[in-house]
Amino acid sequence: MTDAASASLRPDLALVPRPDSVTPLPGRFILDHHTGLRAGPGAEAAADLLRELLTPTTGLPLAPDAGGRISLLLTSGQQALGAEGYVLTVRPDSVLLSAAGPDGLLRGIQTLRQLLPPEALAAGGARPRTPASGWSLPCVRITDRPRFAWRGAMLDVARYFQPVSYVRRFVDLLALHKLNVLHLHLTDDQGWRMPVAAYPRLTEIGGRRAESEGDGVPHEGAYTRAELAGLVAYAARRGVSVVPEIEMPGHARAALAAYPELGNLPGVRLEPWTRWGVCENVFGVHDAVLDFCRGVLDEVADVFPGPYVHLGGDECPRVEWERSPAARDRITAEGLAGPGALHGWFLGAAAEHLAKLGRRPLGWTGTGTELPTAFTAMAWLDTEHGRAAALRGHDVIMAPYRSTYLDYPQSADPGEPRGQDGVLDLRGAYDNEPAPAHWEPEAARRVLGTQAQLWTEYARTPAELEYLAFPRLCALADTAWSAHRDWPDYLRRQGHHQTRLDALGVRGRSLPPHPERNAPCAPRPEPEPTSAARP
Ligand code: TNX
Repeated sequence: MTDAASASLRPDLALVPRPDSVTPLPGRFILDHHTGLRAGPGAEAAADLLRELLTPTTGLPLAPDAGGRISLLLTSGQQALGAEGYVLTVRPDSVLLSAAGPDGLLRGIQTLRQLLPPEALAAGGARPRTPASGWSLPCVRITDRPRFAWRGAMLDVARYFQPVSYVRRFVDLLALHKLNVLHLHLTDDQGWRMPVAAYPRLTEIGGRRAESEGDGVPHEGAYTRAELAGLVAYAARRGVSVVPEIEMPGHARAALAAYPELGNLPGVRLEPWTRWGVCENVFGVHDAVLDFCRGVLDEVADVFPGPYVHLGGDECPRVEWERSPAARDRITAEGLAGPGALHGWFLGAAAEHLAKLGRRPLGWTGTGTELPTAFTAMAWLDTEHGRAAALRGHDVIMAPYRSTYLDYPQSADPGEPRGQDGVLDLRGAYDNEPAPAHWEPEAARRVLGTQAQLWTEYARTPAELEYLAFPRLCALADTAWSAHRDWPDYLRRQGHHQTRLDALGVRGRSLPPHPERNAPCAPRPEPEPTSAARP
């Protein structure tokens, strides 16, 4: 048994995600009113965040000038552990966290939080009471680094809008699990949530729908620019980057409701869609539509500073293009093979603009053939389709629906809330393998990482979202961070980790005593073939 596996038998060393190496040391470190928190040059931001997280929950000031028995240091000595690696050594008289870069310190402080008693995680509620004996940490040496650089979660705020206060809490929960990407699905047929100054009707009209699947209840919501900018900064402090998604050329009905001239049906007025599924109304391919997309992307790039912008690209029926004279003209002018090639042409043109803005395009891919190769591909169909995309030269983020779509129920138990047809149980989420060992090295090298998808057709409220997310998001975080696969070991750690989630008020599905294996989700149809016009 490795050190980390034997350590996971001890509740206080059972961490999620699993660190690379955990060596228990004798004794405990006590955090009390005399404990100081010191930061070396460049480590101040991580130390400030650690203090901000711990002071309200432990009642301890952790002052920088108290002498300091907790030290955070940036050292070139840890360069071999990469940008997010760190070494954490807890001894009876000192805690030392060192890393080569600020992100390593941000991962390390989450490990430190998990080593404390679960009550030390919980903010709010009753006033913190420092136990008379202080807060105690087990002595240990942890050397850690992630397997994958992209460890994400997508939150669909288009189907059901979530207030920014909840999105911030969601970021906190991502950071606790060392997930580093929040992918915000901001637009879809049923709602447009990102304000665009040049096109105010996007949120005024596209941000509200009359009802959902006949429930008679209107739904609306949109962020302000200041809220989004604040969210980006909040996430960045925690080492989480926010990737915005603006869907095109399909999943665009909310935008078409706001600006009908961007569609394919002159004179037809549409409302934001009130049903779930794949909508036939898509963007037109005339010049005004590209101007619109460029204008929107300019503002997106102003608000979201990260390198990636997600352009959607999934599920784009071509029936409207087949009937549209403007589409015929575009096919002729660009020398395209037919309406199926307009999809790749459209995304290629939008990506060209992103490149001018210094950003990189991301897109959904089913079969691995739909996207121009400049795109990083988010592979949602099967793992093997992700491999095909990698072999075509895409960087790939693995998002196969059978193991990463958290909108499936977590068990076949009839008491589970309604979701997509099928089941994704905890084991299924844990079995997600982003780069299987039998893959060609050139395919495996292309895999940047993996992410969970929280589509919200069946989750309206934060409580419903959180139930779907937990504990499966923890399993995904474990597989994204650690290369070590050991289901019983994970389950044991997760069992202890549940006490932390409880302390934080996360009401996920409780761990069944003998987690069952359910039949996996039913296969989804492959999308219609489209071709990427500009390889
Ligand atoms: C497919 S696969 C979608 C979403 C739905 C989801 C429901 C893909 C990128 N798009 O529009 O919300 O299934 O599971």
